[in-house]
Amino acid sequence: MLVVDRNGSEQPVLGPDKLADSEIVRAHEEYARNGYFILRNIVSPERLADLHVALSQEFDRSSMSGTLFSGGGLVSGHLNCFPGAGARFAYDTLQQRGIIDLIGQLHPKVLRMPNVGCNFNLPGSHTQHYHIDRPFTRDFMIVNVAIVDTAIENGATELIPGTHKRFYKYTQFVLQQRHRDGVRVPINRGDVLIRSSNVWHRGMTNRTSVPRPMLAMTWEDGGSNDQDPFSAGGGRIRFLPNWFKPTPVGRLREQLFVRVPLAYSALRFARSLLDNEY
Ligand SMILES: O=C(O)CCC(=O)C(=O)O
Ligand SMILES: [Fe+2]
Repeated sequence: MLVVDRNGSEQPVLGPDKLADSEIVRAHEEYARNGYFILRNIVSPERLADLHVALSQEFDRSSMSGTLFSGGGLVSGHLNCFPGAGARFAYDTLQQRGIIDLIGQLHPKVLRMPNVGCNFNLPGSHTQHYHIDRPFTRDFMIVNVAIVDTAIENGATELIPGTHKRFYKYTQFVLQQRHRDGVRVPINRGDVLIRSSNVWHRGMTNRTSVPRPMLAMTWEDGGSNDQDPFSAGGGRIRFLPNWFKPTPVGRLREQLFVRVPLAYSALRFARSLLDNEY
């Protein structure tokens, strides 16, 4: 794009700079070693602050009006949400900075626009079970953008570096005590955490009194099937279940997880013994 300057001559408008070559090299190295890396100060903190207000207001409105589902992550404290058209600027920035190209170099299935979501970690949430986000052979790229400063207190995600390199059944994960290598990953508003879905990780307890939202753009099977995933459903913010279905069986599972975590773990271990994929 060109603008006319004070002297009447046309000047190009400079967009945000692309990543430096050294940052790209570091990203490739860290991704190969750990399965994730962080880019600092990427997305506008002012615009993320506006998005934060919009998400908080919509959550308060929908929980007070009683239109939210029951169960579906509300008890364990981890919800999904669709951040709406007001989150598009974050994707635009990633594209302008060359970050979408970068993740396309790291994974062959970054082909279309991403699926657009956000992890909404409620006050008093329970620590999630360690997991990967999909079976190992169906991995995909995830870009998380911190909407608020995310520290230990409000539930910075825990990741286990290097666990993307091979398939672990849950039984192996437990018996090899892989959880001992977990590291918390604090990110500030505007920072970007890029990870493979194959890195073992878990959402953590939010010990503060306010929810912690975090954008999640994901490229399952190449990306979204929508032309414009940010304007789905009229581009309005929506809150969605996570992990547990908002059904009678789902609610029972969620209650078990929260009230008898040892039984939940034992069931998962037993299932892994019987099943080759888990
Ligand atoms: O909210 C987080 O920190 C991570 C949540 C997560 O891993 C999930 O819900 O699959
Ligand atoms: Fe996850």
